[in-house]
Amino acid sequence: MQIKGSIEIQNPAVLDFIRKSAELLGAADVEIIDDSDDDRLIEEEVKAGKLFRLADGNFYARSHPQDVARSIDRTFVATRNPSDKGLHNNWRPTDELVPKVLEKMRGSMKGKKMYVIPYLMGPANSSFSRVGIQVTDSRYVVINMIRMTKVGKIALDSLGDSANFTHGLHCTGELDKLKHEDRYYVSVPDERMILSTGSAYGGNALFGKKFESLRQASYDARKEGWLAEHMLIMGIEDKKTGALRYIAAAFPSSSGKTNLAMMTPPPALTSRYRVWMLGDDIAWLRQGADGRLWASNPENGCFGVVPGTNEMTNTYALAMMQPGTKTIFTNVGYKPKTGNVWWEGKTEKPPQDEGWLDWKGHPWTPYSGTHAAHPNSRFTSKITNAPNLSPEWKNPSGVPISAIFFGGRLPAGEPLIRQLPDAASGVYDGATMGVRTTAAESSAIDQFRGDFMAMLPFMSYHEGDYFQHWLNVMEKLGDHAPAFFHVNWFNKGADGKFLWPGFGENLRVLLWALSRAEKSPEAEATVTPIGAIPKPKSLNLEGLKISSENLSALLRYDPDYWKHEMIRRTDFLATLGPRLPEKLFEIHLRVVEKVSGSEARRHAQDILEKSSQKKLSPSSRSKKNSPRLKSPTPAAIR
Ligand code: SAT
Ligand code: MN
Repeated sequence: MQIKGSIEIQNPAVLDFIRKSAELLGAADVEIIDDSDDDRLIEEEVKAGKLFRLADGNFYARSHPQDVARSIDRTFVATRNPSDKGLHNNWRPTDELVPKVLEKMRGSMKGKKMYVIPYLMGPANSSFSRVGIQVTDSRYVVINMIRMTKVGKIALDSLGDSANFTHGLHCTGELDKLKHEDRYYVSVPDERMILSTGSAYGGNALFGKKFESLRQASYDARKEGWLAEHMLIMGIEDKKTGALRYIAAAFPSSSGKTNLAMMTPPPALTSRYRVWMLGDDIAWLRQGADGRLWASNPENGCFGVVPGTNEMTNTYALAMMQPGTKTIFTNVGYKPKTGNVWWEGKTEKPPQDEGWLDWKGHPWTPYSGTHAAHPNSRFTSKITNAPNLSPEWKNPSGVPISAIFFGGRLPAGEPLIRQLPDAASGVYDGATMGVRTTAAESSAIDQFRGDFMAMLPFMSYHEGDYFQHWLNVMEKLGDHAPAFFHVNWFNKGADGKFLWPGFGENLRVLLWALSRAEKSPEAEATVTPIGAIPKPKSLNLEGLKISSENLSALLRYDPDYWKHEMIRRTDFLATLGPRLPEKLFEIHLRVVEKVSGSEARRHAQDILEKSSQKKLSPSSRSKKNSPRLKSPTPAAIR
């Protein structure tokens, strides 16, 4: 085995890992990667015919046509602790799964080069940061990781002599021959190990993304008392008062996370407000020395969905793809003759000229009846290409979070915004959130799909324990906990049109929330069973044309919708069994009572007491409905 590369590794634990990996995988050549290798690797990939140089100096790639997105059913978690088995994490005992996957990988790099990617997640010199070593046979993965994480010397320096790094093995596998059941994307969080074979795209193969930042980090965060979340981070500056406040938000996919993170304020508000981006996908959050919750984005780049991106929807994403940014586009439409790319929504009208290929490389015209770009086509660009990147992105401590937002795409019932009464209710809201499925993602169209905290695909341990951990962190923050809100930009009217314009106009909603977080008397609200909803006049609507009917529909509490929703929530919470946190149990019953009355509450209580095999503690029983609580001495009710 020959180890080459522009940087040298001295750390014995890393060297040992490299040797053992090369031996298992059968790689003859090993190359250690540094960020500075990017241009050369790009050149090699272009020469190999796998990457195309575009007219503007950016790059275009195609994935294997069967390898276009994360696949949850092939994503597993293996640990030695059976209590890590959750509802959605495909848990397997380590001894059962890991040897099997390692055996599958054995010899799969024969005749190939093994690239070693030392990556740092988080700012250098920060207690937030973590290091991983990913070995891979894919140069495409390497150049993407260089954009998404801090690669090479910076990571090794950060690690020093420590053996405390994530051990990642990635083999693409023979994608042409592979059956779906031969794909394995495995987190082994109690051994800080990641094994992946059968893909070279996105979260399946770029270990810094979901594997390290969410599954591994959240497993460790639980032990260490912090949170690793699927959240954007942004700053909102009020140029008039000088106030600069930060928020974090978790939305399931297709609910506008990247567009919100990169938003441009609407014209009427640009002279007063400035919006800063810190992250569009991942937030690591922990209590700071001042007692507040601080957030940091561990990523170094954006791996954003391309279709739909244009001047109107996301100016800053477009800026990240400008000439000179060395952006890699994957799976969009491509015209070899001119070196241009196109995707649905890039221009109002599709290109009328000839010579276009679709994302699979087949000839394409707007009349082909197919997409030019795959719906999950992506751009990979370093975050430093974002013109609105906050200087605080580099701050080793992160930024203090004033408010947390949960939300998802729902056509009705869920108002534009509501504030949860306290942090524990915020956790309850995140735990029960979800979206309505659209034609693009599921055969079962228009079904509610639960996606708690937008974390369902990224769980490494049991959901009930995860919610309890969230509650513990919030309890520790006490009065310093951020304010919690639920937003929905996607309400539709009877004519099927969106009631709210969305995009930059969403700033108006965020500003109301920040005023509420600061308890400003101007942010008036109507308190409803599901939280505080803005009074229409308390939203800043300067320069926005919206009818009062639309506005009242957006800010309406719909009791019928919520009665149904409470039944769904009871069923969901019942699936947590004995690991349903008592606090969620208690909050849920309180909300059910307010929404649906005391009989419904008793019914929900019966279901949840049965599923969780516990009695709700008397202190949390409703005063109105529990005669036992009227007893003057607590002892008498135990
Ligand atoms: O998981 S990916 O990195 O492929 C994309 C995403 O869902 O953010
Ligand atoms: Mn994501």
